[in-house]
Amino acid sequence: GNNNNISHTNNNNNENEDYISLDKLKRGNIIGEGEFGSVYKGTYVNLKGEATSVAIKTLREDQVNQNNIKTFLVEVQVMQKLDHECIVRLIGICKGPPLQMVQEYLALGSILQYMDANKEKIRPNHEFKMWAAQIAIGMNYLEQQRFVHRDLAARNILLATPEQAKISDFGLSRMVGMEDFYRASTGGKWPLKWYAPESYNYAQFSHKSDVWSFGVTIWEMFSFGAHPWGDMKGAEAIKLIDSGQRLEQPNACPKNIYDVMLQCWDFDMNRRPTFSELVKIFQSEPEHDY
Ligand code: ACK
Repeated sequence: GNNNNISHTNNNNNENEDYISLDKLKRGNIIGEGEFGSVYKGTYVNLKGEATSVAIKTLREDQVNQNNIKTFLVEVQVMQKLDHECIVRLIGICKGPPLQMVQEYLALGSILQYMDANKEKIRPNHEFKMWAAQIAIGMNYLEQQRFVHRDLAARNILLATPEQAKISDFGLSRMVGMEDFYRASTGGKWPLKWYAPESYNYAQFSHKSDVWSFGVTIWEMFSFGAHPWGDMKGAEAIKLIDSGQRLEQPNACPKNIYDVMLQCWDFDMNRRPTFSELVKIFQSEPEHDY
């Protein structure tokens, strides 16, 4: 039960409380490619003998190295500590080989995919505001657990139903220290266009820098999945941001929601809203205001 070390050997084929045994897991079709691995749809037979749909994340063979395994295990260890309806749930890990992370299956995939397939059906003030509220609720919970996400983006928001969005992808997540921030030691491969100035300038990550990324995420939503800063390089985009430029108001975005985005993108992190304020903003604004 209390063991995070997944490298110890376990020759017992039966299910134990730490690992999912290979025979309880069936891998189906591939549903997506991440940077280091693939995601499959699959079936997991739980302890009661019931078959449930799951998403199985693996490391691609050509990507199995110490660094990627570390990222993979960090994601597992963060997700093991989280328990919230607005956050994708980890079911367990299977040592394989190959090493597999088993998560609850969110049938509709990411909001990017959903928006692409349902352009005509979506009412921005309904779906987008509801998803924004759910993301803020999940992020507020994450803040209470003292984690920074560091990769909040539309690609990492998944839908269980059109009315239930959840936050996923905790590979970059870290616990914050006493000072409420995490200082990264190396750059790594960062999603610069989603990052706050203090993050790309000083490698400093906090709940406030997650709030900045939240602003970019809702911008992507109200832009129906457009790419922030188009195909500009991240290094170019951050120069514009440093000089005071911000992403433009999307056509489908009401003025008062764009104002919230601009507040999330305040250079001074202390002037950005908190996630608990964002929850209130997106839960309380009546639709007919727009
Ligand atoms: O947009 P998508 O279908 O949603 O494509 C990506 C792909 O895998 C690579 O990340 C999908 N994905 C990731 N985790 C899950 C999950 N728990 N349930 C369903 N789809 C998932 C994601």
